[in-house]
Amino acid sequence: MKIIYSKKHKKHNPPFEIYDGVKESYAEKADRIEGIVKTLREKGFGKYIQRPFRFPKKYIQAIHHREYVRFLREKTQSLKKGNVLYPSYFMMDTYTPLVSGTYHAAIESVNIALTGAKYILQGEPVIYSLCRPPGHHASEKSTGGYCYFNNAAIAANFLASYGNVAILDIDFHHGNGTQSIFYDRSDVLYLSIHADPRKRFPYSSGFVDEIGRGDGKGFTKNYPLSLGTKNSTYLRVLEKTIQDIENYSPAYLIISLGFDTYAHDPIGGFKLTESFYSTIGKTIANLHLPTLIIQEGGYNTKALGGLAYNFLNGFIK
Ligand code: Q9C
Ligand code: ZN
Repeated sequence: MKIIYSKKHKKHNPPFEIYDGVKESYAEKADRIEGIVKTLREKGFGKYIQRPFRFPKKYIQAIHHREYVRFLREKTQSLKKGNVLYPSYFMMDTYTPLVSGTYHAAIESVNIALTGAKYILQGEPVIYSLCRPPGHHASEKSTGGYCYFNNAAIAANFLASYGNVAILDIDFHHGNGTQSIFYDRSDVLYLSIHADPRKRFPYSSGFVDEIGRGDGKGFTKNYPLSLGTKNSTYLRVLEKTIQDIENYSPAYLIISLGFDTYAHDPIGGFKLTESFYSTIGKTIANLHLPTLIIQEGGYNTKALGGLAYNFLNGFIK
């Protein structure tokens, strides 16, 4: 399996996030991706593409407003090394600061997703795009939840000109950005399994009555689950989403993959076990669709490599 990675993400290194006015260490650390690569390499898993292709800005502008893209570029470039910018217009929360390297890292993360999509078009059956920063909370004109550009949405929109796309979002948090971007469209199906938004970020979306609008009605589906959810319940719900995808019969599948569903994730709240990730991988692979796996969250830096290995191994078996 090809794994797309770039070391440019390291330039995005916010020192802290703010939670109810209190500074906390930044959960979305560079070590997350480094840990995954280190473990997979030790296990001899994957063929690494270390230089993603570069793509014209039009693919980002198809999803994000121009003034938002300009804001991110100009703001981060005006920051001196070590400076951090917290909320203003275009920024939804206090978890998603700008530092001097944020724009370049976020652009590279999009390149990683689009490179994966390009390989899928060329006939690769499955690609793992190791995106950082993550993307699924970023909407048309807002950062949020550690996300700047919506990598999965940009890749989905790119693939959608060649055939219908299903996005299965299995990060612990609801992908409010991705949902919003495709809310009116029927050519991209958005499905998400996540923690009850009454209890966890992003709080204001991810409920079952959000089903899309206009042409998009019926092409968004949310599966919120209680905190404490275990393997067996999760698997039953995952199987429902597999049925939804079969009914839709897309040409391509994108997985927004978060490992913050793991029992020992520092900001999660489900109880999924390490070995269960291979079941998740295998269950999705049974669809036999060309599949682009996009990395989203997951914050137990020590465990991430093992979780990724189990997921990918389950997928190819
Ligand atoms: N002090 C993703 O998983 N809330 N984003 C953090 C902890 C923000 C998660 C509160 C969670 C955002 C991509
Ligand atoms: Zn998450």
